[in-house]
Amino acid sequence: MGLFKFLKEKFSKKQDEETKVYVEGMSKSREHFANKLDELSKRYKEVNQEYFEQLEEILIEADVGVSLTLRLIEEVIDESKEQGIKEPKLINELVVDKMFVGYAEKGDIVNEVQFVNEGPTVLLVAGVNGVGKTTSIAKLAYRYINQGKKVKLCAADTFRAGATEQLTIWAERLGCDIVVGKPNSDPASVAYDAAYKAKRDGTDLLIVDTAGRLQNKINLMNELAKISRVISKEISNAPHEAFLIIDATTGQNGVIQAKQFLDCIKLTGIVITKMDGTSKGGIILAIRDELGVPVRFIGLGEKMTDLEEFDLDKYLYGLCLGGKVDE
Ligand SMILES: Nc1nc2c(ncn2[C@@H]2O[C@H](COP(=O)(O)OP(=O)(O)O)[C@@H](O)[C@H]2O)c(=O)[nH]1
Ligand SMILES: [Mg+2]
Repeated sequence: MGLFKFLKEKFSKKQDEETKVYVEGMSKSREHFANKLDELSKRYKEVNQEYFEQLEEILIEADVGVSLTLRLIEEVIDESKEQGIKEPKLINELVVDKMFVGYAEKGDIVNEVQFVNEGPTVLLVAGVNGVGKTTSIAKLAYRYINQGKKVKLCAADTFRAGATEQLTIWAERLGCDIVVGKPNSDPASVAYDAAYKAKRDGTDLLIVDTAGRLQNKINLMNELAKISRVISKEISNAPHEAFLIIDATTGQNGVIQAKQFLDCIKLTGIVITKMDGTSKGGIILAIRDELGVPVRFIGLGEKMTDLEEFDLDKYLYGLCLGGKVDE
C-alpha cells in the first residue's frame, strides 16, 4: 500500500483530535498544494511532459525547494516509466510517497528536548529578529513546566530594546525564573550568570534567548560561540541542544538563513513558526533536504499552547489530504 492510502486510512478513522491542529493549521498550505495537485490531475487523462512541468511548478510554489523538487520529479518520472503508471492521481500519490521517504531516510526523528542525566540541560535558541524566538521559548518552557521540569529562562538578547521585557512578561505568566542583564550588557555575561544560577538552583532546563542580528555574520558567529563557551565553563557539554527558529512565511529565505546559522553553531533542531499563516508549508521538506537538521516542533499560533511536536505523517496528511478524506 502506498503512503498516500496509508495516511488516509490511518487518520480518516480517528481524524479529529489527533490531526486537527495540523489539518486546521495547514489549511493555507493545503489550498496551495493539495488543491492544485487535484486540479492538475483533473485536467489530464494521462501524464505527459507538460504534466510533469506543471507538477514541478506546484512543488516549487509550495516552497519545497528547487533541488528537492527536481529530484522528486526525476524519481517520479523514472518510477512511472518503470511501472507503467500514467494516471495523474497515482502520479501525485507517488510524489507524496517520495516526499515521505526523502524526509525519513535522512535519519531518526526525535522531538522532545533530550535531557542530560545530571545537572541542567541547556537549550540555546537562535534565529533572526521577528521569527518567533521569544514566543517559541515561552511555548517550550510551558511544555516542559507541564512535564514537571524546573525551567529557567535567560534573556541574552540584550541588544534589542524590549526583548528582555518581553521574555520577562512570559516568565511571569509561566511562573518560572528568568535571568536578565542590564541593557546593552554583554550577552555572554548574562548567559554565564544564568548557567551559574541554573546549576546552583537545580534547574532542569535552561533556555537561552539570543539576539538575531544577521547583518554581520562574523559578529553573530562570535557572539553565539562566546555564549556557548561561557555556558560550557559552568555546565559541561552545554549547550546540549541548539534550536534555530525559522518563520515559515519567509519560504526559501528561511532556508538561506538556516545555512548561515549552521556555519555558526551546531544546530540540533529547528522550530518552524507561523505554519498557521503560510501557504509555504513545503519549507519543512526543503530544510530537511538541504540542511539535514530535523524539524523538532512547529508553531501554529501565538498562544503558549500553539506548539506541536513535528510529526511527518500528520504533516503530510495536513499538507496533502486533511479535510479531503471523504473524496
Ligand atoms: N501566527 C503565529 N504567530 C507567531 C508564531 N510564533 C510567533 N508569532 C508572532 O510573531 C511575532 C514575533 O515573535 P517574537 O517571539 O517576538 O520573535 P523574535 O523576535 O524572534 O523573538 C509576535 O507577534 C508573535 O506573536 C506562530 O507560530 N504563529
Ligand atoms: Mg525576541
